[in-house]
Amino acid sequence: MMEEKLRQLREASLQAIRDAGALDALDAVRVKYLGKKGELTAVLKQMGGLSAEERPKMGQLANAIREELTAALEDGKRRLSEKALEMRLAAEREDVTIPGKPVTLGRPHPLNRVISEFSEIAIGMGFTIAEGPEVELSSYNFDKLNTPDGHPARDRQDTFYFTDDDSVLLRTQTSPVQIHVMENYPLPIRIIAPGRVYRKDEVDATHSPMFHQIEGLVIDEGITFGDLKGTLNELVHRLYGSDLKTRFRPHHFPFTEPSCEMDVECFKCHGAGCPVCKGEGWVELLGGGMVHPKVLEGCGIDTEKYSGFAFGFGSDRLAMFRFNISDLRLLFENDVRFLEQF
Ligand code: 2NL
Repeated sequence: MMEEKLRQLREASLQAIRDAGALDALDAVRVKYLGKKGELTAVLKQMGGLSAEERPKMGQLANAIREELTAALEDGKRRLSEKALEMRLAAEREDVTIPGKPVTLGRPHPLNRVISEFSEIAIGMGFTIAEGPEVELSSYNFDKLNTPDGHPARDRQDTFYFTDDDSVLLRTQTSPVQIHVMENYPLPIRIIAPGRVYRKDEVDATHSPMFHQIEGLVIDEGITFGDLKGTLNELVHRLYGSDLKTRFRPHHFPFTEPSCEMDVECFKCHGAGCPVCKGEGWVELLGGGMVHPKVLEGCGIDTEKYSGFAFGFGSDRLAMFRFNISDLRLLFENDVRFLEQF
């Protein structure tokens, strides 16, 4: 009876081990037969009821089955571990033949290209880049630049003010940056100040309430109008090529005296006349002049010893010329179909 039972257990358990398809199923087989409450364990507990003659025989058989089962379980475990590893390796295999996904690369905005290009040239000529706040005091934007109350540029129609007393505003030019530098840094000074500026303009092809400017300032002993002309000519030649002619016309700015505007021979038609220069042969590029003594004195600079020149231009306009862009709005709409052309 017991022998029959043991042989059945052996057959059934070995079959269960062969059938186990995964490690947790195999462990369930071990518990079912060899666990504390397992079927083989239960049979072994019944040994006490056997005759003295049968007991050693059954004991021997039961032990042999247990050893066989244990060995089969070990074997199954090895087999299933290998299988699991193989499946994992197959599932995680990288297919190196799959075509790559294209990476779309960005590029600098045409306006930033012009600003960087100009900055690099200026740095090469010994200038440093200066930056300052876009929200300014009226005193820095106007008074310290010899633009007193009553000047048309200060009109509420033309400038964005924050306060009722018009003492705080969005800067209308980057000149206040240069006032800060003159007040806070030792002489000599050689800086350019690129940045955003704001004016109450209606949007059209050549106007925007927010646009960009680059201003330059040089203060040292013995600086003359000749230094202004030489520096601006060199800057323009490095920017557009050394064969382009320039010309200076008298002008007026409150913060410089004397003041001028500088034209450059049309870089498209070289003076013949074309749509870019509107048939003139010349393109107006920038304004400049010798820093007004009142501006220098306001910053505590000794005008007996020091003099300087300053200049400024719209970098949006420069980008439009450089890339033949006819409408300023295109620079600010950020339509990729437009931007990816540059
Ligand atoms: C333009 C051209 C200009 C300046 C900017 C300047 C700055 C200081 C002192 C004196 Cl701190 N001048 N900047 C000078 C001349 C022209 O920009 O068309 N502006 C309306």
